Amino acid sequence: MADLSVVKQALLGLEIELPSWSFGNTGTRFKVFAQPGVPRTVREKIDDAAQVHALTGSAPSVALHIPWDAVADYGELAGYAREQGVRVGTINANVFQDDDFRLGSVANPDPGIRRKATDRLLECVDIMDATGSRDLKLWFADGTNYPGQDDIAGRQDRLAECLHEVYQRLGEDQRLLLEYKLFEPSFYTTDVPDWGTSLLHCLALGPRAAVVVDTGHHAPGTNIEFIVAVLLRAGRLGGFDFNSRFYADDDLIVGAADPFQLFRIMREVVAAGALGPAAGIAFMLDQCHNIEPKIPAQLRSVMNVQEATAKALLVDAPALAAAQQAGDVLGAHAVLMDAYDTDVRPLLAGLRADQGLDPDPVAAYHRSGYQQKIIADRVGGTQAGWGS
Ligand code: RM4
Ligand code: MN
Repeated sequence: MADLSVVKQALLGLEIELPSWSFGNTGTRFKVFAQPGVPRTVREKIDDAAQVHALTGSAPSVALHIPWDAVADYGELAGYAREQGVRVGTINANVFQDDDFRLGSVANPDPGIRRKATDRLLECVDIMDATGSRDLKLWFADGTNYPGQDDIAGRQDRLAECLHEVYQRLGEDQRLLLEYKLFEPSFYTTDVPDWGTSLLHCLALGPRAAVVVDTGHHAPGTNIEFIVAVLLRAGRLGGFDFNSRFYADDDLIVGAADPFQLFRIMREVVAAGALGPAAGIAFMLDQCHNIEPKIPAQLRSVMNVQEATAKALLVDAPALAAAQQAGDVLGAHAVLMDAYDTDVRPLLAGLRADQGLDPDPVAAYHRSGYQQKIIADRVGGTQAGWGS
């Protein structure tokens, strides 16, 4: 049996970052369904994120997406976040929604467009300086649709050159996190399609560059926990973008499609001793709530990560190691499954009560009247969504 007080301490230290864009209207290429009460401004997104933190005690930071969350004064915005009890976290750079980027951003064949894309990324570092953010998270839509369209290796050279310039601009305490995704919107080649390509760029850049594993960005059946274990061993796992997928980049609630996979991933993090903030792994959500209410969906997501982590912490590590060493295949498997099959909801409810929180954050939210208040207050203006 794992020591329960150690498990509780570790859970208290778990910090999950919320994405500002999860509070805005999102959808598919077929339809974006607007929801009442959705934020019109970055401040209102921060207000909603602060609710999630107030109810869970586990989501103290909110990631911004630039230019969706562009404001005139980022220092002031960071101050506003602090007043609401949260902080501005990772800065996500968006170089995929401009007409100029039709053939790519940092790997575009046109040097002028590459300059524009690189300048956008450098601006994001300026924003990080103003907000006190540690991480710049980069995901590129760059790639090609047709064989012969562009030079595959040449695009890697252009990408490397841009990343180098951005990396040089980082402060000593700042990091560059490079995300990968196997396809979409490019369908023939994607310039950063997998963890190997991301890792090669990070290794070339230096120690403050690390890979982001977005759990929705792999081919079906990919063993994500293996990738996590390998990156942790290399000291190059920068963090996660959590969400779940049934088919492609579905961006559904983390732990909804495959809670066992989430447990297996968190188990590798725990086994590597990388759960606490000191290890520098950013546990971020990257989700879209197209049809469900957004704040309860974020609450559920935080709770799903907490539950998977609690189960991962409950694994009896000495018993597992002994069974592995003895070659006891089924015994080792049983140790893992015993932890996974534990109902950790009472443990987490108790932990919340110890912190003075409601044991049931979703019920507390519904009782709070916050949803009714934002529906009544947020009338007029333009609701936030992709592109704003
Ligand atoms: C991308 C990627 C990025 C996210 C955007 C919205 O697919 O996952 O992390 O910022 O979507
Ligand atoms: Mn992502």
